[in-house]
Amino acid sequence: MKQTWRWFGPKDLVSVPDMLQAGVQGVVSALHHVPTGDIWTPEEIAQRQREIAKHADGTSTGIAWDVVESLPVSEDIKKQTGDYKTHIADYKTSMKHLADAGLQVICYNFMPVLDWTRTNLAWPRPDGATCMRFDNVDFAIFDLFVLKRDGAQNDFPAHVIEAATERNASLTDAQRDALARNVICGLPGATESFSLDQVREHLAQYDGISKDRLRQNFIDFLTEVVPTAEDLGLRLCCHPDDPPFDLLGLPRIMSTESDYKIILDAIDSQANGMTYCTGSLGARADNDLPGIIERMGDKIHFLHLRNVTRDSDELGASFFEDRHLEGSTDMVKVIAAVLKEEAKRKAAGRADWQIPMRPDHGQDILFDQGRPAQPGYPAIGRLKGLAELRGIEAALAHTDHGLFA
Ligand code: DNO
Repeated sequence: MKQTWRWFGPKDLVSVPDMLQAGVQGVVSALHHVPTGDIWTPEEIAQRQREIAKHADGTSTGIAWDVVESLPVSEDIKKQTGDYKTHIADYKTSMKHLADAGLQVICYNFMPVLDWTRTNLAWPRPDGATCMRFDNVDFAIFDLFVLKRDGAQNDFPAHVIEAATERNASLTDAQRDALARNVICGLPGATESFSLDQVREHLAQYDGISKDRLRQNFIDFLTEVVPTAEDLGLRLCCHPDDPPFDLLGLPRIMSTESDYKIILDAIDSQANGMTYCTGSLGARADNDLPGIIERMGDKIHFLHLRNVTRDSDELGASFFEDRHLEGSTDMVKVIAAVLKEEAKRKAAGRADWQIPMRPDHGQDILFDQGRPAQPGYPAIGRLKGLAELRGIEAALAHTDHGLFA
């Protein structure tokens, strides 16, 4: 695995010198300031590359921008509305500019409206750490009593509605506002100014778009961009829905292994791949994490390694972001499966045998707690996660327990 680290650009309070001390080998970044749909220019791309490759004094950092996360897909492309054909043409232009600059791996997602969704961004753990949590009762409070979405009553099991009704009665307005802010935080490009009415407007635009229709729109998009990616030597890799179940009545189509199978089979190409995220996929009990690598490993172009602990195996259950080696996913088995896949690729002479991995998210520990960062992306929590994951890889590389047989 190539040990990478997500960097949000110069506004990221965790700096490039910081990540060097974490021992990273490469960087994951995006032009977050460019509005979705606009072309990424060669100048902007080159500037980000410089910001990563050079210290302020001009000396080399020894690391480079390896993975794009994300080149976002516009809502118009997902819905096939408005200028979506122009957006697809512009997407291809951005891909060309990235390939010209030497980038090869592009992560994106195909989730309508939402990106990631949590109800608590600093949930206290018994040891004093804080982490992100999705609490399905809190989420039901947001949906039923804050957003007041039509049809929300039909989208939760009775026991969740009952618990939400009871808990809602004890919340203050300020607590409900804080909950709404946490949920809205995961809307791409959202700021505190993203109003509930705007959320409702976005949701309404998906009325009448079924899962089948969204899937077809996705396949139409891939039919356009995958041949371009092949020509440019790029590997596209779709990130799973986070969390991997339906929310707010929106269609979600990248939550399970069978969802991926449909999309990877529809356009069978190395350029049409997967971002394998243990945290997202691991939030549902019916996803077999190591098995997905065994069956789809050749199309995995990027790894997000983190762990969640689910409150139960029920679909849609609450979960929190646990320490990297604790939680619902057996990280040792996952890394063993990755190393096996890499060995297979090496034997087949694949130039892309080494898969970029980043420690995904981290709990806020020690000095993270006084130091603002992007939610889920603290310096020390991620450094610890990376150190643990790297330790497993190093240990497995020295064992002869039949793992690579
Ligand atoms: C959250 C991330 C996601 C991810 C996008 C990929 O922490 O994993 O925001 O970058 O969904 O397109």
